[in-house]
Amino acid sequence: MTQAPQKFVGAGVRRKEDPALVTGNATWVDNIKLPGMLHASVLRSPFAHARITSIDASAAKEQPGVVGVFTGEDLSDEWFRNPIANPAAVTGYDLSFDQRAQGGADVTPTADETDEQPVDEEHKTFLAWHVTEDIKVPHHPPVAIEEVNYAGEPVAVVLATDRYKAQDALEFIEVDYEPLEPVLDLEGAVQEGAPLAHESLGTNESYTWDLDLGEIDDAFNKADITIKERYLQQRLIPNAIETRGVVAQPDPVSGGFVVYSSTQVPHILKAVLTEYCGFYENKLRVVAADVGGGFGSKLNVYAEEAMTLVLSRRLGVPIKWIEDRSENYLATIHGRGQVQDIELAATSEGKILGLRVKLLADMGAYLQLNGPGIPLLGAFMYPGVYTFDAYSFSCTGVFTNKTPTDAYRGAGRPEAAYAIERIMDALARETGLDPAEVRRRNFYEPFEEPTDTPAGIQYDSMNMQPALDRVIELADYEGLREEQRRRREEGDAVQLGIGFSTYTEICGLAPSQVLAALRAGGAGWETAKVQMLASGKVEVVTGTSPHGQGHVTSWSQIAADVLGVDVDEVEVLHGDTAIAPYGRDTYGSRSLPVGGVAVHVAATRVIDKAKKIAAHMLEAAEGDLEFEGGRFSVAGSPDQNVTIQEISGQAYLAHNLPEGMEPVLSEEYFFDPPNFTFPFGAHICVVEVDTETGFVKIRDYFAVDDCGTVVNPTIVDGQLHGGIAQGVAQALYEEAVYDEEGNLTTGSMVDYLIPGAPELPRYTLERTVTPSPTNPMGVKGVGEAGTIGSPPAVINAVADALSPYGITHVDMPASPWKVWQAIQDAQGREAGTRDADRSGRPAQATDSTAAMEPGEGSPNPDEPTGGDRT
Ligand code: MCN
Repeated sequence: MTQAPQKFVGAGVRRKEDPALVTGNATWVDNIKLPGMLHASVLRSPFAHARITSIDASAAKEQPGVVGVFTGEDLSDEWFRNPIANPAAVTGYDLSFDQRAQGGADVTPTADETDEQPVDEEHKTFLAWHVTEDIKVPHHPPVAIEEVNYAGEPVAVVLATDRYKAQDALEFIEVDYEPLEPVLDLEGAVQEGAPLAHESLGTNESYTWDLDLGEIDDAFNKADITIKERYLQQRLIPNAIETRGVVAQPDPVSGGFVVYSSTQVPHILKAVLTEYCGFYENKLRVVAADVGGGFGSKLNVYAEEAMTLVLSRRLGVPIKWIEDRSENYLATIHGRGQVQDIELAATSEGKILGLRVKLLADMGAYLQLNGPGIPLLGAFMYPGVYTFDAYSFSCTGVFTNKTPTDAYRGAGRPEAAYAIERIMDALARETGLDPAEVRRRNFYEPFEEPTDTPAGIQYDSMNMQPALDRVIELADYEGLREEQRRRREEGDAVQLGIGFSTYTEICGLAPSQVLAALRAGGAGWETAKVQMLASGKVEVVTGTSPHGQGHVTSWSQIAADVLGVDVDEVEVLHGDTAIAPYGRDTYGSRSLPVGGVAVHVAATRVIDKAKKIAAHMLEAAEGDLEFEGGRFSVAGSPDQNVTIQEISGQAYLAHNLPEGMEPVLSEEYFFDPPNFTFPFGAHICVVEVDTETGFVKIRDYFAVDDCGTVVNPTIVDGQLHGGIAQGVAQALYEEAVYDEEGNLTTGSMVDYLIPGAPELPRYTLERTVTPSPTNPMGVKGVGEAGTIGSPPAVINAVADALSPYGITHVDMPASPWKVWQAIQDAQGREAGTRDADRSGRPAQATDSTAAMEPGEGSPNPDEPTGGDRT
């Protein structure tokens, strides 16, 4: 048995899960093949908004291999048909009795509610976050019944003996639609007299959520400088490498069902399906085996999961549904989609006095699991890493006839970081200060204990100054400014831009009571069970559900260190509710600060118990024992020792345990931390902007991030690489675009431009370490940090490069066309119009008179040089 004196936490241990993933030995949902399995295909609405006047499936039913065709009407009696006694208590989500699921109130329905009163139609949705008491929730059946409200909404489902037959039969379903006017423009939707996305609601506003702290009007009245900006957060499509998929299988042994899903949230999925489809909790098992990414889009419960399960129940056979990429673009949630109005009040020295934020947030056609809550995750983060007194925030959730939005990597926080970091550059411009200096003037003094913020929460710990100093050093900021000056003077057609972002984020989504105060439906704890098996091997059962984050490796490192065993002696089990019945899954960069910490504490409890057994075996006092390298020895008599494996054997046999001790080394711990964690960092993006084509090249990217204690630096680097790439993607490339009828025109990877390796720079990453006081390991999450820090760094760099033209802003994605057009506008030239600037590909001017001569776009060094501030 290998003993391991070395420490694994902090080491770049290679990911244990990768060999299977890179050798074709992973278990994706589509690899599951079961005898007698039928395949489902979904007919989707071609209209953004229409009434369904009739559906004729008779011809489809006659097609070869077709076993059945089911409309929304056909399935309507499958939902909530056995309301269970205590939905909120069992599932953590109270879908049907939402009015009482708040603030720790007693949510147990009365006998009347469960047995006699039918569930109110309006409450039949998967929504788990009713952000306000009077939130408007549209009825959302998994398969549309009378009306379709976005292009791509399920209208019918075909079951056939294979996928191709099911798909072919879709064409034979005849649906008559009566088109209705679609609501597509977020701002237009809240204007008087706007068409309605859902007639029955009488408004397109779902909710308005406010936060007001401090004397905001005073702050603006006494300010020397006030700045008002409007930023747009375009819609994004998450693009996990594995599309969604689900297999539902009757379990002949238990009489229940097994659902295999490509999900981030097997426990939440089980909870919601239990309630929504009317199952007893112990008759449903959900398995998320290997999951090929999610980026938040699989933190959801989808119509296809519910319909596959109820059809398997109805027909008594296994059923598989696999999403194709086009469906993925239409029917998996989108992210972002906000109009941000932000106002800042400051002194002439650049000290912030107050901040006002007003958002319109596009919910899309329906409220998905957490959709309305996403902007609220940002609400607390607009003040960023800056301390001041007055803050006012308001967000209105708006319905449009587009794909529903929900969590996408960062979920509310990239939006917040972008707005505050963009307006900080505006403040630098107004004050004439260097963008680094204006930030520094507003930083908190370093702190290691919880500290109040303008948004009324407490950050756990922060020390921004060294992170900013170091990133400036890494980037050779002075040298870059020198090069920038030179290029400007020479009238170089390719201009240099340097963009800062100093960010923090709220992550480690946890404290259950805080989630309740925000009216979020679920609990925030996480659990781990650490057991030493009779053989001496270690088994960790976790409630987290990794889909690319490397939990198997990280949790092995944590357990191995505490137990003094080799990292390969630890097996980590996850993602199966039969093996890990409790868990709150993976999202919000919570897994390490909540779930990983639970592993640490459970393993520590194993050692505490093992020590008692060791003392008994060695006939020594517990206080005389030392533990190192997996071995207890008597202080001063190292020969008197016993290994953790020998102890685990004894604990299992229980032949000679201390009086009254329970057999077996197995400890389970539920961790509900007292606060979130707040990683932070300083990023510098260096861009080269070709002023003749508008093309933006990221030349370098420097980041100094702080996520507290680091468990696995290689994994953390990987998380930052991927995260920054997704932030760059938002800043420069990606956007979900709809036409005037509500069709998604960026419906495939041909039109929706995802950057690949050639578009991305080499990252230079370093870290500072400011431990979190929120948990005994001092860890903070990192899974979203890169996505949060990077968009403002990129756009600040683009604006910096263009500042000699007097350009202060380019909306995301800053495609070549937009950049080029901004240069033309700034020079009073007619840029022409172009209606296909969606993909971010280099554009051609449509007005030939606007075409520039080579070098013509070069900045005139005599123009204002707002970005030249060294
Ligand atoms: N880690 C560490 N030390 C730290 C912080 C984290 O070693 N101080 C390690 C952890 O041990 C874990 C990984 O980094 O192995 C991420 O941990 P954490 O920050 O807790 O985030 P989660 O595991 O909860 O992951 C969720 C986060 C989110 S919200 C999205 S979205 C996202 C992301 O992770 N989606 C991803 N990263 C992704 N990575 C991949 N490959 N695929 C996705 O879909």
